[in-house]
Amino acid sequence: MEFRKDFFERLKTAKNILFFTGAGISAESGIATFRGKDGLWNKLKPEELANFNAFMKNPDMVWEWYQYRREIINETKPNLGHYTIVEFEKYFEKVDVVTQNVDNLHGRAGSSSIYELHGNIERNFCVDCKTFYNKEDLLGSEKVPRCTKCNGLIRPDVVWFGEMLPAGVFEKSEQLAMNSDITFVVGTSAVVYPAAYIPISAKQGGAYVVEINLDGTEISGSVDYSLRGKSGEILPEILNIIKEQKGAV
Ligand code: BJW
Ligand code: ZN
Repeated sequence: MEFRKDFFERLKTAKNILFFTGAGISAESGIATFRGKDGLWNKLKPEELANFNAFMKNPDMVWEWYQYRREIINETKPNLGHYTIVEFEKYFEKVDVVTQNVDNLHGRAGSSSIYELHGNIERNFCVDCKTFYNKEDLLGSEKVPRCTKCNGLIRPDVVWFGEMLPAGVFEKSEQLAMNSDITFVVGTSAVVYPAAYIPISAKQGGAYVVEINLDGTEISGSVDYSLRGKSGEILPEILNIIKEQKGAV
């Protein structure tokens, strides 16, 4: 793939790189995205699963859905997209990952600076006393487990609609976006807020914003460069250019 000259020049001088990622980066690991033709929410209604009232109304069903997704995540591995982002750390002063994903695949790939905007499916906590439980404590629980301290319901530590993002994480992510030289927006439809403000903040802060996505999205018209294709293919191509620029090949 031939990259545009202005992008090529920006890569040469960039120091701070931010990756803002969504479900699309994990699609090549076999994890379904939310929206689109094969998306999870084509078959299931988000309002019945991804909000606190739905959980309180039918905790076993919501719990079972998360256990099912955990099994898929447990059995899969990070893909070339995740691993390439880790490799960027060799060539730039600062590389941060701000992700909307809850699958922990950036962590398993080895990225050293990760901000999780929507939580992490591997953790759980009691809705009443807030005690944390990790996935190993609860493996095999088909029905919603109860807290050993207060008998409260245990829920996944993910951010549902109508809930606040983890304290400070969004603010820090916005700062990183503003201070980045290049922000890569990878595999997200950019329709869920406040996360979708990240590319906007990056642009406001003067970053060069590159979108990598199979399709056009809400933000394609306002980024500097929109690359269409699979993240597991495009990111390695960009890394090759960087290696050439830095004399590493
Ligand atoms: C590839 C690829 C490949 C595929 N390579 N690309 C009206 C206006 C504005 C905001 C609101 C509003 N009404 C309500 C709100 C607020 C609401 C919101 O944004 N709603 C909009 C949907 C309208 N937001 C919230 O409620 C947030 N909280 C909040 O605002 O708090 C303040 C508040 C408090 C109290 C009251 C009111 C407000 C919280 C949002 C939480 C989102 N949670 C979820 C579920 C997490 C848990 C779980 O996993 O089950 O997070 S929703 C879901 O969407 C998940 C994702 O992180 C998030 C984003 O999805 P993502 O990653 O973009 O995935 P997709 O599927 O949409 O896109 C995949 C993309 O990849 C596609 O573009 C493909 O083309 C591409 N792709 N394969 C490259 N190989
Ligand atoms: Zn408890």
